[in-house]
Amino acid sequence: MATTPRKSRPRAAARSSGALPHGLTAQQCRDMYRKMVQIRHFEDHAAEAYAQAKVGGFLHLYIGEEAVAVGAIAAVREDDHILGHYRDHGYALARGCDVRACMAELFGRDTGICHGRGGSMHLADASRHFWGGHAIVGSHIPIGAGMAYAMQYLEQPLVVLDFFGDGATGNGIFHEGLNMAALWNLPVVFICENNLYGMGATLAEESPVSDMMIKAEGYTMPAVQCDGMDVLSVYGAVQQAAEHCRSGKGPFFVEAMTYRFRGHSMADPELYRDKEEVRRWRELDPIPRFGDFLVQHRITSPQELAEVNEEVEAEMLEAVRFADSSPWPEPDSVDRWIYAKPIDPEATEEAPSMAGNPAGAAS
Ligand SMILES: Cc1ncc(C[n+]2csc(CCOP(=O)(O)OP(=O)(O)O)c2C)c(N)n1
Ligand SMILES: [Mg+2]
Repeated sequence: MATTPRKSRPRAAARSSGALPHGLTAQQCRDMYRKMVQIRHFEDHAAEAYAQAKVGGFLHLYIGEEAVAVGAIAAVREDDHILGHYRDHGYALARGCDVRACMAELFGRDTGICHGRGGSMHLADASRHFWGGHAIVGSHIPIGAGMAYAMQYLEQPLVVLDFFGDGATGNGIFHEGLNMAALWNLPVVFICENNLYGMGATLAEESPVSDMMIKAEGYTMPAVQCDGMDVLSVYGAVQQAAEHCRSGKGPFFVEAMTYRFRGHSMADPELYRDKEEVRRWRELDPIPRFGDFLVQHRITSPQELAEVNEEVEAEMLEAVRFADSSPWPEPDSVDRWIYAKPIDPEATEEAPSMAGNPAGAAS
């Protein structure tokens, strides 16, 4: 296996001192804990609904990987742009998308965040600068570079977070995206969630190197590896990466070492990995791990953590009730909510712009 020295590593969390790492406040830490719990409970309910045939298509769960989306998205501005692959519930909820609308989207209902047109793999909310949910592996990597080009062109001090898996780094489009981003010095943070598998293929079967960050070096892109089971480690790495991009120094690559506790999708019998491996990774569960950190640092109490869990569970039960009782899209509305603007054959051609209100794109 080829090895290359790493350019840098994220700093370890300052667990022994009273100060929180990376300039975080106690409230930000509590918010990150709640977000991880939200994603976990959302997906537990989504899995149950899928088993009841209430969710169509595929359902890819992010359970075990919550610290990546939550740590990364908490480390950037609310108006920075987010793109991700089909395992996307975590990005949507970490960005603050409406929980009921996300659940209704899985159920294919008109009240869904994309009016039931997208389903699980294509959650998106332009008003929150969350641009999906992409099912074609790697397809959004150059799209993220293109959005970063728009930010640079419009002289907006924004960055793009572009999430994808280890498997995507074998696609040609990954290399095209990184090449252009490096060549044009674009403000995009490429976040590779290395969960050791691409469907049923192990890292050794899919890639000549097991550290995906090595692939960024060919594009002279700085890269760090972080512990994707530790929300603070992810936060620190993405904070560093976003600062780099925002200061005009070009793209940055973050590799988060993580693990999905469930199969590739709900249709996966998981014959390619043994239960002992899954059990070992479950011991690193990012949610109790961060809960322990919060209690040790007197940021919260076990009682408050239990209350968060209860509140989130009530929120999810309500989201399922809302989704299940929502109307289906009207059949004659099939061509609505598909294009940014309704197609007018009489209209003269107009250059697209991201400078205005991005929420307009959803109308
Ligand atoms: C271009 C393309 N090729 C193949 C597929 C089928 N496919 C769906 S997910 C997947 C594995 C991707 O693995 P990875 O990027 O590591 O993401 P993970 O599912 O592990 O989060 C494949 C091959 C696809 N959707 N698109
Ligand atoms: Mg993977």
